[in-house]
Formats: sequence, C-alpha cells, structure tokens
Amino acid sequence: MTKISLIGAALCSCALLAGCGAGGYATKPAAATSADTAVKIVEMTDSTFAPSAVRVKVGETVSFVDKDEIAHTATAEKSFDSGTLREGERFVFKATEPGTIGYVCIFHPGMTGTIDVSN
Ligand SMILES: [Cu+2]
Repeated sequence: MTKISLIGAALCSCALLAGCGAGGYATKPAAATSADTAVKIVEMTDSTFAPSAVRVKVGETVSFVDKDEIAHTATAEKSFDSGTLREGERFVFKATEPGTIGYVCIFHPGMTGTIDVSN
C-alpha cells in the first residue's frame, strides 16, 4: 500500500512540476501569461478538500487532485462536476463568471468546499 502511495505521489508531482500530466491543466504551453495561468490547487486528502476555500479571478483555474487512496468527486450543482477521481487523478475547473461556488464530494457529503470567483 505504501509503495503504491509513493508511486502515485511521484506521478502526481511529475505532472505538477513538468506539466506532463494526462489531466492537462497545462493545455496552453509557453504562450500562456500570468493573467490566465494562476492555478489554485485543491488537494483531496484525508477526505477533506485542502484548502476548502479558495479565491480566484475569472479566467483562472482550480485544479483538484485526489491524494487519497479512495475516490472522491468535486461536484458543484450548476458549475462543474469532476466525476470520480481516483488517487493521483485531477480535474481542472476554469472560472468563467464571478460568484461563490459551493461544491461537495458526492461520496462524502461532509466533504465540502467553496470557490470564490471575482472579476
Ligand atoms: Cu470524497
């Protein structure tokens, strides 16, 4: 179990550092500017979202990464749904309009978070 965790973490780190991941928030390679590449990372760990509250501006993204050995989702009723994320998988949400978005893991109703989007 430990070994698998380490491999998962290593893969994830690789993806985060090198932008080589399959999840692909680095879909805009070199041309992207600081204006739209600010990425907030929310880790799903110990069945919580960490951090559970993030602030972004319109056009910025939030990257959800499952660091747990169990599956989670990040599901906001009207805005986005990651679907099932397993260990090491990620989902990227791009904020397109201002407002506060509450989201939950559909498997763990007590696992909640918010994204505050401003202009
Ligand atoms: Cu969960």
